[in-house]
Amino acid sequence: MDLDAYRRFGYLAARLDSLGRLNARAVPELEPPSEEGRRWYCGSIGVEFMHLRDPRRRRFIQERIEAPRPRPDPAPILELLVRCDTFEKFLQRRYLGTKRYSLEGGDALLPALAGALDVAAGRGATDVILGMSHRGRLNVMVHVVGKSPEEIVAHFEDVDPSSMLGCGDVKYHLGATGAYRGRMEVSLTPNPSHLEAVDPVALGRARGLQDRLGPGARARVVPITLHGDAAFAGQGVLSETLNLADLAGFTAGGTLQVLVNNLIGFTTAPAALHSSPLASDAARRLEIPILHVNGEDPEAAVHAARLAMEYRCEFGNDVVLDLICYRRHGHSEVDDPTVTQPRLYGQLKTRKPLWELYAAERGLDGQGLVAGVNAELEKSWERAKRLTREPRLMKLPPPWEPFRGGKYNPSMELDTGVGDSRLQAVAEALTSVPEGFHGHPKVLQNLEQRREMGRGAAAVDWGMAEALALGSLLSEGVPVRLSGEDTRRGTFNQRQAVLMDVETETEHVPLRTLGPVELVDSPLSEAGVLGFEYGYSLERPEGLVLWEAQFGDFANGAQVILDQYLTAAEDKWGVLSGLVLLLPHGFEGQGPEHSSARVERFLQLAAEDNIQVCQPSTASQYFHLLRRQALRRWRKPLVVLTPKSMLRNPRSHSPLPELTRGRFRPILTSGEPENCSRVLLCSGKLGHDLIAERERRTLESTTVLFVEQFYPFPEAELRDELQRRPRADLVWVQEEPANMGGLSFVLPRLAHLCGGRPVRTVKRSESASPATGSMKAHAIEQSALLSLAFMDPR
Ligand SMILES: Cc1ncc(C[n+]2csc(CCOP(=O)(O)OP(=O)(O)O)c2C)c(N)n1
Repeated sequence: MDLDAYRRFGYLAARLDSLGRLNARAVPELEPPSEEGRRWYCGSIGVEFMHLRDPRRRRFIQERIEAPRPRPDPAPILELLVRCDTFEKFLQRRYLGTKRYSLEGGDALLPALAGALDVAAGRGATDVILGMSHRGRLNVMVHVVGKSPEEIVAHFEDVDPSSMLGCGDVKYHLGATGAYRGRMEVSLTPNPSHLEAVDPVALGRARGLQDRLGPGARARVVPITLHGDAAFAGQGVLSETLNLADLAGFTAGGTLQVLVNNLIGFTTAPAALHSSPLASDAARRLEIPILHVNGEDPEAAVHAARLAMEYRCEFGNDVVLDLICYRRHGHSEVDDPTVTQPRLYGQLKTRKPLWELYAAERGLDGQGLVAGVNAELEKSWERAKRLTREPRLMKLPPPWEPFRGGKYNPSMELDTGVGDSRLQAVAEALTSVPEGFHGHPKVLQNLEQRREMGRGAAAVDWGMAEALALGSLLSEGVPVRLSGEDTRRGTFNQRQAVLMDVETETEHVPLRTLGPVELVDSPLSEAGVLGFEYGYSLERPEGLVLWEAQFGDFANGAQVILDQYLTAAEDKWGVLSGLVLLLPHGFEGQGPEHSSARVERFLQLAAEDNIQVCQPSTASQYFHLLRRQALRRWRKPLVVLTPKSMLRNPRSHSPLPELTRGRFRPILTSGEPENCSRVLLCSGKLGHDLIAERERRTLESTTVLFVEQFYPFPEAELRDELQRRPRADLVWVQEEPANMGGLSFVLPRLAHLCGGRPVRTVKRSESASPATGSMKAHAIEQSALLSLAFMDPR
């Protein structure tokens, strides 16, 4: 019998929605008529798999769909359905008018997840990393993560508001760690309101944990992400994340993507939410099978979820489980859905909860179970009311023990120089190639120059300083991961971390000879990749994890990750990260989108010592900054404005001895304090331009002061330098327009430090866009900037 039409299009005729909301779909002619074809492909499960190019994958699914399906033991399914519904109703009863984003209507999610987790455990999984949004989150915390209802209820009681002033988060965003049936560790990733932002973070966490556990861990650590249908279809970060799934530098052996598809987004109907018939079509462009299942057939849901997890484990690839269900209440419980969907919610009024339908179908008693669960919940409530502190739902994993966040303390600083002989050995490893390696002539020349730098015969440039920092850390046992667009070579040809044999195209990675390093050319994605690296850093506190933007200007494509995770996670969730962002920055006439990493944005986000924002102006400062980040016990995200033309400016290169001792200095000065009549305060490349201009004008009484670290603001060091120049005029000079750059961050702090000494400012006029598109206009502006900096105001 030819079942091709059923295999291809059967899902379009499948009985996926008992409420008839999918009836408007165009149902194809399925020829020739086949009773088996209908039973297998048009029942409660509809499968999209014929678009998979690999015949093994198609066969795997086909064989399982076309095999007889034994009925499972109904008792555990019924119990979970009862627990799901009773928990929601209990919260509704006790906390009327409080939002909880009930799972009611999508109850089959719990037995489905249980089925998937049982398969994963049976296949050797020990850890599950979950990412999900609001819908059903509290229920998942209790029934999947294994939190006690009491721990959740305590958050409804809001027993300890004074500990939450200005911080913390709403309960349906919190992360949670626990165990699933005592068999697997489960960690639910905290997430912001911004839907889907958690997707890459959860994936990165899973990969980070796998890398920490070592070989074989793809099977041990399983990522699962849960989505709403509106968010799945609408948010680009999901597409960026799905695209990572099968890339060597990003794969975590496949994610189970669960779509809790209630066919509504807040008040908006599917027809207005996606251009194609099904929200899951967002996954169709990739080699991902999609299993649709009727959420009112719990046994089918369990079957489909088990099959999805088996597929993930077998092929190490993503798979979508599309659980078609409904939403019992409004978007939240305080929202009236009858205003916009009066007929649907009229229908739902009389719809029995799933456990009742299922119990009746299987001839079981659910009422007794309900009473028992209710009694448990009431006891939890009594206990929760007596708590004086809210229980922490999430624990940082054990590798975090030696590290801490919180406030900056100067006592945590340490020297980060690398002794002569050790640095030589690292330099030697970095500049050697295997016997018979045919390097590119330009690269070989670069290696030769680096060899000279390593011997102290030439000043160390940025590329070499970075390689020495990473190489020395690797040799000290710190694992390193660096990803970004074209990052292995380096956008500006400066890195050359992966050497290519020009005859065989085999690679040689000098850093790899020193320790475990991952250097990854990422896809062209900011939100997805930065989210991933952020997640990765959560699982690798012992390592140095870096993400590089092609130009700093593009980092705002990941603004949600910056605002909601990188800068706020410690405040909201107590979650720490030592992620490093490398953001090429500098006004060099390359136009509005190749100039500014928007330091002003990071400075506006800076508070409570949540991040570090630095712009090193020399190669040795960069070297010490990277080493400090890995070697201090303080784990804070580090935003580094990195050079472009300054990479090749000899003024920014450093003599080798600056790397063999010392540490990162948040303030650098050029110019003697004696008789200093003017201090030009600035940051980065501009400082070198100012020094050159000072030389041209032979103005020895001018000091150029580099603010190498904006945040935490180096108040003591700056005060010290300024006090040593008590009569100098102070001028803040920046390349950025007046409404950008460090100006509005630095000025009030300077005023505070200098006790009212006036500070003149030199900057571009305020502007709607960061930079001009004309190279000549840029040159005019830049020369005006330098003239103004040296102008005598009197
Ligand atoms: C990025 C983003 N935009 C808008 C919102 C506001 N919002 C919250 S829930 C929601 C609808 C979500 O619908 P769906 O994804 O189908 O999930 P459901 O609530 O139906 O489970 C919207 C628009 C948000 N939280 N995040």
